[in-house]
Amino acid sequence: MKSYIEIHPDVQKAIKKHQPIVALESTIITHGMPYPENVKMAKRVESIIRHEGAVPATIAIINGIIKIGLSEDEIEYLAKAKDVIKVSKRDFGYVLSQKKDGATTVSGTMLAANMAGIKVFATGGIGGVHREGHITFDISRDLEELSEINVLVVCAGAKAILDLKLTLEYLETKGVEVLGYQTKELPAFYTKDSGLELDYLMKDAKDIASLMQAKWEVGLKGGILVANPIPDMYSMNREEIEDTIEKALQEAKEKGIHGKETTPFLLAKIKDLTKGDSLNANLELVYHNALIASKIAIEYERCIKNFKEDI
Ligand code: PSU
Ligand code: MN
Repeated sequence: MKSYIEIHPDVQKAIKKHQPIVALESTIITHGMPYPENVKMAKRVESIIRHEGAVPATIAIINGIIKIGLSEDEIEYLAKAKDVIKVSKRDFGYVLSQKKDGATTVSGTMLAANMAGIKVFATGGIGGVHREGHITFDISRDLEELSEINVLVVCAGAKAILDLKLTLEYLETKGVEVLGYQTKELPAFYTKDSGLELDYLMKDAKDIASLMQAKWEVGLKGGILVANPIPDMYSMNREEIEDTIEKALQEAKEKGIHGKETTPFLLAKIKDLTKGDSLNANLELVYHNALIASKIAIEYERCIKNFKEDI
């Protein structure tokens, strides 16, 4: 039978032995950051996860095969490659059947992680409801997958380029639990604050692991979003970044940027306007998310094991 999925031997071993695994997306490598910072980020994130005692699984599509876990060479290849397709749910069929290279978004990565039974995933920021989304209908597929798939995603909030208030409303409608990691405020990616309150503050990874177990054990379907603020020392100035975002949005509008191009365009523009400061913040928040995701994955495996022993 033709196989569309290939699981890296390290990840395969971890699945077999019930070791903690953290999935990672690849759109952030190909569309979210320039070369060579993207390679540096992708490798460092993996090493943070390993150091913490979990196994990283960066997910992408290479030559029509969904790869759960990439080799260093594959990471290098993707980071340099041009014409990699940004893959969310609607793109899988095309990319697999045409044997293309694809970088999975949060939504695509959740789908693929779920195929391999991986429950924890670290990213930078999720997609959400874009500003003026009620007119453009530009609402990221990420929110739909969060409502349907049993994977926990650690992020630094939704990107500040979005309408965060509408994004939270949408997540509520879709039944996605949004947890603040040691905070009661939704972080806004580049900044640790947004002015929007969250319902639940979680004090540690252990509490989050037992929440995952409880939600899924009773048969509730859907993801869990952990909002982990960018560390204080890297948090950018809220007014300044807001100003920059406005400028980037204005330019996107003038140039008629739309659809899947919007997010990459805005990220690159903001990086230029802040002379690289936003990229630095982006790197640091991803590292922090990988660390917290590892802790959660480790606690979750423990939790499952104890639960099985109890019954
Ligand atoms: N966060 C980042 N950089 C990124 C993205 C998120 O720090 O490049 C990507 C993710 O892959 C996310 C996607 O799923 O942007 C959302 O794109 P869209 O708005 O087109 O759904
Ligand atoms: Mn979109």
